Amino acid sequence: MHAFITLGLGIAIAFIPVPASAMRFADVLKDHSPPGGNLVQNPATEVLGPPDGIVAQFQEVDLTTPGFVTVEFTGSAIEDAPGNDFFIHLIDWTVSENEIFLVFASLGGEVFESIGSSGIPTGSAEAPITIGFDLASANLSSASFIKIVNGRIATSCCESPDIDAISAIPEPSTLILLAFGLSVLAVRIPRT
Ligand SMILES: [Ca+2]
Ligand SMILES: [Ca+2]
Ligand SMILES: [Ca+2]
Repeated sequence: MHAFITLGLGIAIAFIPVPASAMRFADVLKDHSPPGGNLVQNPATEVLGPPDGIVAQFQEVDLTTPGFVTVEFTGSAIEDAPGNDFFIHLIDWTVSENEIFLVFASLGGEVFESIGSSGIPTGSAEAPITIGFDLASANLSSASFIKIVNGRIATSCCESPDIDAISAIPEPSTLILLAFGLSVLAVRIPRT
């Protein structure tokens, strides 16, 4: 019986469209290396807010220190739920440009734990791609700061991923509450 209820709930959650209000995005720039890039020179703030197709790139600090950006979620921390907990939204993440990067997370913004590497780029030229990361990779139960560090230094071209946005994945409990709220609303709406 319990299995059926769980299955039913899982299916219900899978079919609930995530409302815009449930989505949260990095909203403050904590720190970054010089913004730049071989083609575009957008301001660093382009990594904040919802994905809009406009990216920022971060160049190396010096010949031994790769570029980076650190952002903060000021509303509430990202919580570790089963599976991935946040997305990094990129554009033009291609094998040929090899914009591999490393990801770190922190609750207080001082001590960062390694979430892991992006791995080899799998995107297409000029196309958007979203990559999920799991706080459990660093044994973190929650995090308010995400740091993205370039995986290599290439002063001539293309070391830095083209970052559009960073988003928190809504927790299942949030979606259950939303679904419950919607069903209560549906019950209370008088029929005409
Ligand atoms: Ca997780
Ligand atoms: Ca690129
Ligand atoms: Ca953007």
